[in-house]
Amino acid sequence: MDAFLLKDNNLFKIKDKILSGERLNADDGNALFQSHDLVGIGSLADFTRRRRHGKTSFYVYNQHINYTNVCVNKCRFCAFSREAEEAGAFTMTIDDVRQKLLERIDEPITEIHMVGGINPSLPFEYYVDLLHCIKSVRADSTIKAFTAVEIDHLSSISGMSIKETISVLRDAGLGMMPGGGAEILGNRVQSSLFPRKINSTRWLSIMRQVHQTGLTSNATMLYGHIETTEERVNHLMQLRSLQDETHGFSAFIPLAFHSKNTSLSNLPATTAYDDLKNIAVARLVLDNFEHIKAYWVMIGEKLAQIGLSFGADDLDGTLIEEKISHMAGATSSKGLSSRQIEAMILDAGYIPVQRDSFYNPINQKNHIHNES
Ligand code: V47
Ligand code: SF4
Repeated sequence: MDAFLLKDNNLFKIKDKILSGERLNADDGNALFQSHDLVGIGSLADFTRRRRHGKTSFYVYNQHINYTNVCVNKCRFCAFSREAEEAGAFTMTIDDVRQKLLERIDEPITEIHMVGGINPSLPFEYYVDLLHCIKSVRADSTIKAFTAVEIDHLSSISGMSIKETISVLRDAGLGMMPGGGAEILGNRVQSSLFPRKINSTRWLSIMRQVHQTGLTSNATMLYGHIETTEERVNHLMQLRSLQDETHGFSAFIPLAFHSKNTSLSNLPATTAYDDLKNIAVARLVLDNFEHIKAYWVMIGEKLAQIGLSFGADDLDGTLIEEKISHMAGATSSKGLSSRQIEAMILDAGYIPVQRDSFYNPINQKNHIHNES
């Protein structure tokens, strides 16, 4: 019996490559996206995932902080950002951030995920103070903060090079970087959807420099808007090439576009079919990425659970109060307890492992504080 349940003949060649450890090329990536044999693709991705991680499925105990939603970039897919004087605009003071952290100080949070808009009224010192503040309240946490877009802005307002900027932020407490801001790497989508934001060459160049300074980062891909499947494959290929060079990417996170409250609100939601396919194709094409996340916030808890059998080995985290996708209509919970995440993983036949930001397993005894 064929353990891979393949129905599409075009997948046989890909299966042979996977079994022999041969790298997939762009044509294979396109064939995967064009195939309607989702179960077949999923069985290949699950094989690859199990070869790396067995039945382990990771999650992190984290807290999200969005320090400002004021942003000059006006990306057309964004429901989170506001102009400075617009209703709903906010910028947290350092004291507000301290307060937010103290509200959850009794929980065993190990990672603070912090990103914000490009707000020209904030000086460079504000960002350094943010990091110092987090470290003073949560000394043992890892601060995963600032996308390449923010790093580009911080380098320009500080007058320092990218590497100098990263080094100052690192000294102030920055522990790693999230993967946002990449969207779809390529000129066509960029000029249509986010012309003011850094382009793909700059995003890749900043990530390269981040990795060269010794920090790791994640990488994302925003799909389900105007991109073609060829552009998705091209995006994955560019990430894979940079990873060959630096080995600095930790996880890849496919982000399902939510159109509500954006200028693309006419676009339908992504389908479960496409959500699972993006996870599975990423696992197969990104052969040099250790971790692929099924980000339950974007695709919902139920589908993320199935994503664990389609190539994902990580559900991201417990995060409370996610804003970016919920302001764009995401209907997932605002947060999950570690018990809920562990139940999802166990129910899907995998072994839950709470991890730190660097995928080191964490002593599980501490999560009893979190049960709600
Ligand atoms: O870059 C913006 C995306 C990203 C929408 O590294 C949207 O661990 C869907 O990068 N619909 C920021 N997505 C979030 C991000 C992230 C999330 C979780 C974990 C990690 C990680 C990184 O959110 C942006 C953009 O691609 N985004 N608007 C929207 N309407
Ligand atoms: Fe600003 Fe980021 Fe929203 Fe673009 S996606 S408008 S850079 S907050």
